[in-house]
This record gives sequence, structure tokens and C-alpha cells, in this order.
Amino acid sequence: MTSCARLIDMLTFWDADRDGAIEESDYEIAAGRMVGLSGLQPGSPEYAQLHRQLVEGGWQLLRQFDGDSDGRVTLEEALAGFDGLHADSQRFHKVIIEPSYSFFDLIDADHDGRITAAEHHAFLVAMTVDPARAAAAFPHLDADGDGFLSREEYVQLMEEFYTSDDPDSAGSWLLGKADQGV
Ligand SMILES: [Ca+2]
Ligand SMILES: [Ca+2]
Ligand SMILES: [Ca+2]
Repeated sequence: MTSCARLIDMLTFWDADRDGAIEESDYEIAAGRMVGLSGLQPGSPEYAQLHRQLVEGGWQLLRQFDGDSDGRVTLEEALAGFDGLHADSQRFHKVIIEPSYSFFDLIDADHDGRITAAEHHAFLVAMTVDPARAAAAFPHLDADGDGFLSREEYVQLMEEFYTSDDPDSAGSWLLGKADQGV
């Protein structure tokens, strides 16, 4: 079961226009911020393609939780949706685990197969997380303290983010913990 604090974190992270729910337009804004990390040239076909993939991929997944089909996913809808998700491990894998690999590739800006503290910080700050909070997150995430997150570590953190009720679990820092200060 996903904790309420974790879903508030997730909603805050993706709710780019800060109106308390996630819409496709939020993904348009968030995708622009993420594509900025890629080093692709704005206006190039590659940039447009990645942007479109991120918007379509992200919204396709989240819209499943739009219980009343009004185009907005509220916290209540997310809570109900994630309860259903945890009851279906195949769907959980498709909605949470598979996209984790794409996220990893996006954050791993130099594509060396590992996320450094600087790369993770750049990602969170690009997503408008407070820089001090972004800096505080990495030591919690990097459990073995080698300065990097491997692909396996990252996917495990993502799984933990959505499955652990422990407010102090490493995975709870993945999005910078929007619900509390540093
Ligand atoms: Ca919104
Ligand atoms: Ca809705
Ligand atoms: Ca890297």
C-alpha cells in the first residue's frame, strides 16, 4: 500500500501548475523540464519526440486513476487507484517498475549507467524541488554510500517509494520529500 505522504509527494512533484490535481497539461510542463536535462536542442526533432514520449507515456499511466474521467487526477483518486495497483502485481510492474528504467536513463544525463549526486540533484532542481531539499536527498538514497545509484538501486528505490509505509525508508527521498522540510 502506498502511504498518503508518498502520494502527496508524487502529486506535488507532477502538479506543475500547482492546482492540486494532475492533468495532461502538467505533464507538458514537467516533460519540458525533463527534456531540458537531455542536452537535446530545443526545436530539434529528437527534442520534440522525447517530449511527446514523456507526455504520452506519463499521462497514459496516470490517467488510469482518473476515476470520474474529468481529466484531473486528485489525491483521493490517486489513493484509490494505488490501492488497486498493489493488488495486481503485473499491473504494478507495468505502471511503476517499467517506467523506472526510462527515468533512470533520463536522470543519468551522461549515460554512464549510474546516477551521481550531481545528476540526481540536477533532476530534482529541474523539477522545481527546493535545492537544499534536493541536496539532502541523495545521501539517503545512496544506501551503500559509493556516490552512485546503479540502475538496480534506482529501480529498487522506486519500488520502495510506492510500497513502503516507513516514512524514513530510503525510497521515500526519491522525489525530495515534498511534505516536509530539510
Ligand atoms: Ca495540475
Ligand atoms: Ca478526476
Ligand atoms: Ca551518470
